[in-house]
Amino acid sequence: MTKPISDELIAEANARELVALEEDYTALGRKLARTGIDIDRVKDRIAGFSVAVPSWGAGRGGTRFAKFPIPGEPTNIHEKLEDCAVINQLSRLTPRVSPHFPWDKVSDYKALREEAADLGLGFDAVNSNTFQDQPGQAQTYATGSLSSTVEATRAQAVEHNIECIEIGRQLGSTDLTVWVGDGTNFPGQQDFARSLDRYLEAASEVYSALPDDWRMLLEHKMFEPAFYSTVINDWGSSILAAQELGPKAKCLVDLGHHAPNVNIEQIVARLHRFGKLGGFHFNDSKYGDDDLDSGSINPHQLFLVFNELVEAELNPREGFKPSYMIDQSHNVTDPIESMLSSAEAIGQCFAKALLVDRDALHAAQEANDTMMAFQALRRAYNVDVAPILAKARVEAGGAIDVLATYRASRWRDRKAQERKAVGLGAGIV
Ligand code: PSV
Ligand code: MN
Repeated sequence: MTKPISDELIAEANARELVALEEDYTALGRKLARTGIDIDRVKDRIAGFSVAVPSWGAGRGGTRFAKFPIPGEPTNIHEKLEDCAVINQLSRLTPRVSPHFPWDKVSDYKALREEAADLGLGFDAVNSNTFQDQPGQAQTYATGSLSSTVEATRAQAVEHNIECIEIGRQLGSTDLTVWVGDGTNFPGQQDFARSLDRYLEAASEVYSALPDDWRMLLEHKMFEPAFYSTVINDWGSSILAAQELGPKAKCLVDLGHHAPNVNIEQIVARLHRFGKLGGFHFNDSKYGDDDLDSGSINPHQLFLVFNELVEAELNPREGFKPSYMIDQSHNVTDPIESMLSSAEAIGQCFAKALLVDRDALHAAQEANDTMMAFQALRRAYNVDVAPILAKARVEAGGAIDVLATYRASRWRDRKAQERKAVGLGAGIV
């Protein structure tokens, strides 16, 4: 196996932190034991937890105004995999990459799978792209894709999604994530009912091509690129479409794709109630689909989402197997650092949700004791779980201080010597 960062460097960095970590872990273990929690069991759950990273998040993102590339950023899927391997090697939380096509297109997917495996990585959900035109493409997506009024365009979008399934089979994926940019910019531009009908008909053709063990994850988004309406705009449209398509269709919740202040954790609970919670694109937002780093703006919301997920685990509905993925745009940071920090934030929220005294919470809920129900959540949220994550990491060969170790490796500087520069106009690709 190829390890991008040397084990010696990680061991050296860890040696400086180990005594402090043991002290912190022991102290936290004693504190948790007083409330009947075995810290090692929480640590074991963290060791078994993972979140996929997006191949497109490995490069510097941009806005529609500008993109500011950094020296040494990856320019193709091979270099992206290398960077994703760094994230996983240090964090031990991100063993899978979610690819996007045609951005990550290669001629030999068997070889790509082997290349990833050699770096300790597998592939998660395959993402189709019918929101951009590609050079040489027969039909434009300017009129939409799966919902386009143009039959040939819908057929092209269906064909692309089926091609993604085929690529995914070769890569070892079992999920197809479908997000369409379809929508309108003006009232009256399209008929709401007819565009949804067209979407459903085309999506059902994609659905029919799913292998038995595959799922189709429908990702809703309220606006952008369409600024008046989108075809799959919210979780309501998403669940209705998933119900109409069939049991293999589930809903994917991208945290940034909702109206401001929407209660996302309640959406998560609702989707789970109907067996339709398929997965997540984690990120954070302040104003819209900002694609900011997970937990950087509203970590409490992320905790409340995980609180619902832990509840869901205790009351599993048919097919509860949510895929956890990051979907962020790193416009002003080194993407590796952002994803290290984000994976940590996501893992921390899961750990905190595991600490919630469920008996106390449920008893308070039944007794209508509002304050004690809230305190059950508050107590868990207030615990600094960092030593649990660090201990799980170090036991799995990762770094105690992921960012310091990454910087010590001088990975980006070294890659700046080897990799070609990124063009200015490349957007998030
Ligand atoms: C759209 O905003 C989205 O969240 C979808 O998941 C896309 O696949 C991804 O971002 C990249 O454009
Ligand atoms: Mn997304």
